[in-house]
Amino acid sequence: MTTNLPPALDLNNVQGDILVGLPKKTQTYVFYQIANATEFRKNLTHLIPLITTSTQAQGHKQLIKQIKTTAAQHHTPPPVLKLAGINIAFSHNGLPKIGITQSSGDSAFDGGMLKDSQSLGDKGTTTNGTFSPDWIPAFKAGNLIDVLIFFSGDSHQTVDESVKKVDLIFGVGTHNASLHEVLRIVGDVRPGAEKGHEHFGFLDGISQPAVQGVDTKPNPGQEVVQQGVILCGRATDTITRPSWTLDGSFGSFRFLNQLVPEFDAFLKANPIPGPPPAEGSELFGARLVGRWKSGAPIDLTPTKDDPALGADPLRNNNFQYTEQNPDDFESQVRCPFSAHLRKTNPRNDLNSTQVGGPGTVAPHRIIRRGVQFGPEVTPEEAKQNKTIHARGLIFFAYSANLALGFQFIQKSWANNQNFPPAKTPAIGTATIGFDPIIGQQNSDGTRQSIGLEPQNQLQETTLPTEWVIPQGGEYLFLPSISALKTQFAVAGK
Ligand code: N7H
Repeated sequence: MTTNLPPALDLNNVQGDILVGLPKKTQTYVFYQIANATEFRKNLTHLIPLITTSTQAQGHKQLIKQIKTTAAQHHTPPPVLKLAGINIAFSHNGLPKIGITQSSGDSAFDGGMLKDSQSLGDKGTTTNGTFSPDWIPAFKAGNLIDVLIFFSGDSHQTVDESVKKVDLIFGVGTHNASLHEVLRIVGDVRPGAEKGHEHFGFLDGISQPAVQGVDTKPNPGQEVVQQGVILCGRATDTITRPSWTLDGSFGSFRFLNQLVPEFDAFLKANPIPGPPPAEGSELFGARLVGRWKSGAPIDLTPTKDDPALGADPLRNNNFQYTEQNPDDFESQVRCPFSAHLRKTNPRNDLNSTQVGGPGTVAPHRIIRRGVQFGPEVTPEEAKQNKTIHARGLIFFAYSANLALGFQFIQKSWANNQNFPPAKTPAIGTATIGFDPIIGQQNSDGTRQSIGLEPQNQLQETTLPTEWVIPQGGEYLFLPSISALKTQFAVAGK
């Protein structure tokens, strides 16, 4: 069991995607089944030196920064550095196969995401009392995925080289294989000016919690959380867990389709009255998300986009939903209570002394990674307002506790029509409604949210469908490097 006083945190011991993020233009997630556990554990010793640690990921990021600075000084485009990253994670199915049978201390992980799919609100069918989500077969089977290895890089060539190395280590595809490939999902950062924007068009990856002692220079407005919010066994992670969990983290993997032409058509058909229709539609989209496409928060710039604000890390996360109008605590003039951003991190709506006191949000913060998949919208799709080619978000978020992190945000906030609770009495009979982006409820997808129309904040808007459709997912555990060496792998060969 973990001791009360773990050794000082060593970033060489933590996988790189958790605390730092593997730099990427492209990322491939390969899910495997363990074919031969004894061989797998031996082979794993050869993979461990290839795993990118948080220290190495910091080094990669530093290098990219230096190259960009130098290029800017010479007024030349920065060269693309060849950088590869590899991390590994295990599912609840995989651990017992390699002899790890103790509970992780996280019941969501121990049960697996399939069991959780109905309560997450995923659509599906119930036959003889058993719910089966509308997921792709590899996830829906619930017992095919043991291991995830994910590969990041500057190009498909770099990633393919890494995948080949790993295939060789585990004999993938040969009759001696210790791992069988079950599923491969390839994600790519969007091209050109859309770089960093998800498929609906909004800049993503702006707001992450700063981890105490790791992110030592938080940006203004960036919340600092204790290490144990993200890393198992660190301060504020009070769960009694086996020693192999120390400095590991639980990842929530969600394979999310996005119906982009349909979303765009809904915005086009429902411009906020006042500005010219195209601008009214942009404003409506910004109110569903909580940021303009540029990343500018609508709490700071509620009626007009401000791309300079969106691009400025010193300003684009510095808001609390109360500071401009402290006397008007119930107001949604700037940002609807149901906006995706406000539902998934309510900031002062919960932290305020008016409800529960400071620190209410911190345990529920997650570090979001992931990447886009699928092509850009084609002219034909735009013309028909209909998705023909699958695209969306490969969502992967880390926390030390799934019930407080991803699960909590999805179930208790995004899907909860009465959240945040302190606001409901002030707005009469209507409820706050769903997070219009990710809120879901097993049904046909029709949902209500209030406050989307700035001139009529009590108005309930009916959202005709869900535009984010889960195709599957799994809870995965990313162990520390030392746990991989001493408890997951065995010396051999
Ligand atoms: Fe969300 N989007 O484009 O609308 N998200 N998200 N998300 N999300 C965020 O502030 C999006 C999803 C969070 O700290 C931004 O970094 C889409 C899930 C959290 O203020 C944008 C999908 C969950 C934050 C999007 C999706 C979350 C956040 C603004 C699915 C958890 C930080 C960028 C396809 C259950 C909130 C930023 C804060 C921000 C979008 C999924 C959670 C643009 C399209 C499943 C905690």
